[in-house]
Amino acid sequence: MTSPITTERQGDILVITSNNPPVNALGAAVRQGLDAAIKELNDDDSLKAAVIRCEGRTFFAGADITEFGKPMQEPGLPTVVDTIEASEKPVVAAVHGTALGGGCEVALACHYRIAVPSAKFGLPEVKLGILPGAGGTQRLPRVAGVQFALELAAKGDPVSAKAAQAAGLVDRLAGEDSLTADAIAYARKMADARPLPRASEKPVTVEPGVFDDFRKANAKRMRGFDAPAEIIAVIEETVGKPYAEGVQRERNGFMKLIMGTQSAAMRHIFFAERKAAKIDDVPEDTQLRPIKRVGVIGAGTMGGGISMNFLSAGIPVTIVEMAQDALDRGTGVMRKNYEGSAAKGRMTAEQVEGAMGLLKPTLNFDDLSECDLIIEAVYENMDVKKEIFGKLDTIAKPGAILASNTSYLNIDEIASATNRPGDVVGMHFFSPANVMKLLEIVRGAKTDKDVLATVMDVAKKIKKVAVVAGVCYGFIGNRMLMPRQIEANKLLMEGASPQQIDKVHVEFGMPMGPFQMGDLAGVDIGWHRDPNRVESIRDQLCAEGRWGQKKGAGFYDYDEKRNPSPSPRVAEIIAEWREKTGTPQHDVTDEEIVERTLYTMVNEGAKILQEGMAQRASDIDVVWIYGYGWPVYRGGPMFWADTVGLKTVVAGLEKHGFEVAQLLRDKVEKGERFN
Ligand code: TC6
Repeated sequence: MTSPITTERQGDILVITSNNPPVNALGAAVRQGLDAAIKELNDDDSLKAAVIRCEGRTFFAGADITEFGKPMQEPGLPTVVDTIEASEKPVVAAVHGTALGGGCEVALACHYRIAVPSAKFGLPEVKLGILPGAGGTQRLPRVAGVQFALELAAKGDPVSAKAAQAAGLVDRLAGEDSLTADAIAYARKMADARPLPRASEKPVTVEPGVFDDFRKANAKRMRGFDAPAEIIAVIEETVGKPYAEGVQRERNGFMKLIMGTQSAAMRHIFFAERKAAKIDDVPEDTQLRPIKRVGVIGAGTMGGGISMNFLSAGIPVTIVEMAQDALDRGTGVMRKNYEGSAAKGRMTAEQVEGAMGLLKPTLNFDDLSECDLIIEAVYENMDVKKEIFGKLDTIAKPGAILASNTSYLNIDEIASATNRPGDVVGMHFFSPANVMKLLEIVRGAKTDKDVLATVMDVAKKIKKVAVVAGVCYGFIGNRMLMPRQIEANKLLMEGASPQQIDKVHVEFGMPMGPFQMGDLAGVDIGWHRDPNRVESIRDQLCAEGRWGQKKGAGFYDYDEKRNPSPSPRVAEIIAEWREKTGTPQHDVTDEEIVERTLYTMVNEGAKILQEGMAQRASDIDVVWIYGYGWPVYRGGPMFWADTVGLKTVVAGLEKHGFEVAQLLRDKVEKGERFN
């Protein structure tokens, strides 16, 4: 087998090139090739220096994640980076694309780093539940300082080449189109400079309080995650210690994390997200329909948010409303959102105008005839939606994709209002639609394959994670939310408080529990709006104006800053309802809350799979991670069920008398997992 690493002499410079598509991951063959190339450099007296560069779209994007969990083939990456750094002759890293994880560590081990301005550097291992295990926690603080190293390694977000240069991680910038030539010239210039700058030999100092301040500043985003805490500990404990001691501590931390469930869960999600983009019976080379202009019907919160995704991606949008004031309000909110981003430095004023300039607000429905993809985002009412689709059928251009943003309704029935059901598809965005990454693509019985392929491609363009769902009430996400909500309400009646149920969910790692979510979304959503018709605790809350955070009162009381506190009035209402309905009371344990609100979600997920409403268990996990804030370190509900043990889940469901999905039973019988 030919090596992905080749060497070529340019006079006295050895150019070491990796060609390992798609992202030059540092698999065994790459590591062996690099090791051999450094030997070649040092064994040949006619060579003075080397350049390490990559073919294709990027510099090494990290270790090969598919090798994790398997026996490591020698040489390991920690050995390879030490070999590079120990070279007697200078080695220059020539970086384009993304130098991530092990790739960044290779660059750190090189004596010099040159990068194109568009390159990015990062240590995203933390997002896979691990830590930089090839000297990154030791070399980066020595090269760029402790604060920068903490930012990169414990948060995992990449930085631009310019920011990397400012921190000392990049020595010089190359021309965007002349990286290799510039790197060779640089190597030649530094060929005789001694001593060689070796990162591991540099001293590292730290200001007092840096670690505690960092922990404090990032406590919220790091809550529940093992890896960031370990990364901070490794750097804190080893700062000022010799490199050899430091890498040993790093290795111990790495091994501890990689063996853990969190890392397995996060690696599962990395691949699950990419797998979700593939539709089993839609070939990858399916001819896509061109999408040059998008139409959005409805300028409310959803319609506005949906439009912003396209505008931000440079795709023009025609947005239609029924009345001028609603249209003005909608476009005003969009502008305000963009200006808010600009105020936070996430956009320039020019970009705001650029995005808004692509928006065509109109009251004329016929203007949608110029659109290639039209997304309906009006309120949830089948008759209204059918009327709209009937109208669209008469005006949309041939081949235009007609999508509904419905979160529950039957796409097939909506499609039946047209004479082109093959062009109809569900595109279910999650609120706020310009922020949330999930997009459920609902595949109708007659949806054409090229329509599916096109909307999956569009999703990628607007930076969404798309998952295909079949037609069923609530699709994947909202369907699984229902048993959770039903059980949470029952538990309330049987003896639990909203605080206890929410606490169990928050401690599990959710951003909030079911009642906190109700208060945020609005307790009055779906309420019949008749204060005299009180049939449940929720009706009573609504009748008393406790509509949630927006009213300063819901299941909780809120102060002006929207800080919640338990509500004595809600406790009274709950007590009244328990008595009125004669519901038997018992001490609800946290364990029971988990079994009844979370195992039931797994059970529903199994039914969804069994009915073919999701393509694979990992798709369900992706929905819950990106749509509802399920903690990524638990890998989504189906992966989590695997870690709990499906036998335990079934036993928990049976204990409370739930009807267990056949698929779940079958899996237990066969000793299988979901993932
Ligand atoms: C590390 O380095 C630890 C070191 C310590 C060692 C001791 N390995 O994302 P895309 C695949 S940990 C294997 O669609 P993009 C990916 O699955 C690693 N495979 O492309 C997909 O396969 P598919 C630290 C990988 O252009 C294909 O490549 N590094 C790896 O949107 C294309 O990927 C990271 O965490 C990998 N490392 O984005 C970086 N990376 O076509 C992880 C990708 O069969 N990677 N694949 O579905 C990324 O963030 C992105 O892939 C990207 C490119 C930004 C590099």
